[in-house]
Amino acid sequence: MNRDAQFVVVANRLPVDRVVADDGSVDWRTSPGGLVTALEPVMRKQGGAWIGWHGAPDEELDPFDHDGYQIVPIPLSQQEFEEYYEGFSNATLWPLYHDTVAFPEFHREWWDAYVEVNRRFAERTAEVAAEGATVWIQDYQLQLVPQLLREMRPDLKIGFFLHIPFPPIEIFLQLPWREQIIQGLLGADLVGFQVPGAASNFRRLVRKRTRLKLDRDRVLLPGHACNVKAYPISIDTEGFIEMAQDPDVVAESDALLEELGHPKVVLLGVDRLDYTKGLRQRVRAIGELFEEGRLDPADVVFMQIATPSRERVDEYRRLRDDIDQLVGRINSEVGGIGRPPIVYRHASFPRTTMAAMYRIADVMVVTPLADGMNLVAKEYVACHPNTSGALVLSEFAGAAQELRQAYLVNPYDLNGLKESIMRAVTDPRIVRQRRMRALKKQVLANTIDSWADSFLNDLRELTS
Ligand code: GDG
Repeated sequence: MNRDAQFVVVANRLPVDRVVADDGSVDWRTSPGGLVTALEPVMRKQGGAWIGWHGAPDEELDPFDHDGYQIVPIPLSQQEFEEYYEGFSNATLWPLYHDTVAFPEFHREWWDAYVEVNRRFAERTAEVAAEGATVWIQDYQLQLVPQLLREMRPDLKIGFFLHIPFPPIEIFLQLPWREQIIQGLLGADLVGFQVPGAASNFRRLVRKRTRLKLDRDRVLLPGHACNVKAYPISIDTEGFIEMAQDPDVVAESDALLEELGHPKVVLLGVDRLDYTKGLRQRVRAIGELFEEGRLDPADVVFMQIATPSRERVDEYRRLRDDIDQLVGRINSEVGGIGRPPIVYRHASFPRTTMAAMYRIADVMVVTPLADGMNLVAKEYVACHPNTSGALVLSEFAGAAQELRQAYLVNPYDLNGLKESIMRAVTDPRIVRQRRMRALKKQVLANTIDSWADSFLNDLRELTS
């Protein structure tokens, strides 16, 4: 390949999904998501490339053009998928970085695969990036790429963004390969985190575990400086507002209300089925409110969407069984013989259906135990059509640092959670409106575009 991409995004997954038509022809469709929406225009303008895995193990694909930029697929063997992705990324780093809400597993062969795959991503990037190009590496699966890439191509401007929390030093230091990860990240010119606390966790770690000097936000290394700062990610706010006002979406939300039997109050949860999202606690809290009669199943429905996720990882299977059981028990014990108080779907839905659900939710319940940002909270605020909704939000979601007018909760405190949900349901309309107005203002002012612009502007302006 020619070294001609001026702007390169490196992420575990490509931003396209393969669609195979009836006649067997293959096409690639952009997978909807905020990151792609924000970065596609930049890539088209500058001539760019997106490097990532295409989602099928044991398959090598050639690079191809897509919507004005290059798609560069990275192959992964089945064993690498199991060890680098399911293993080290999702059963070691994911729980470790989320405050060990599940036990991280440490396996040396998983680490070896992680190193190997990170090296492959770095090598491919080095082949594709033009002289002096800007490279933006995404997330916890690729933390070694900044350093590896700098060794191969010191001419590049290298940015890295972590989408998940960065843990306090006391937790991070459990990792047997902690020094390698620190050095890996420090290879970047700019390391971005979701919230200031995560950035300061990393700076503190560097101060304690290396001999490097820090000058405020900058870590000074031989040959370059690594800047460490927070860039809270957001959503395509206008896009969500438009989608939620689309007549088809409005019609779908009406049909959904009809299907639910026009309850007076709809509570909604939407999450990947992940143990960090606080589902056990949320279902228990709302179940108790039904059992105690504080929420009347005749008037109130709690709709919970849990999108299937990482289903081959043990901890996720256990979670799925637990939630099935919990919901089953509550639904069999509470309410009449009509609609159950909890409408639970373990499935994923089109984005338009999600928007329809956000429209009808009087109270959105977002209660993760730990979460880098949480986009669902912001999507709800954008999509809910008037200011009568309410957002119950965990203090431990990055989003809580911006959405201060939400009903903020500690998801481990079941009584506190119950009280906040009840306040969100029963507070006078005027109080809820004041809160929702402030939330909408926040989400309108801070979008995925402003996030990408501020990161990339900072990266370009850096002088090493
Ligand atoms: C990571 C960090 C950070 C969910 N179900 C369906 C569906 N979704 C969409 C939501 C939302 C996205 O998935 C989930 O984003 P979150 O931010 O809530 O959570 P993670 O997946 O854990 O994301 C997180 C994020 O990265 C970005 O930096 O905020 O903290 O953990 O957009 O709408 N979309 C569709 N069908 C579903 O069933 N179409």
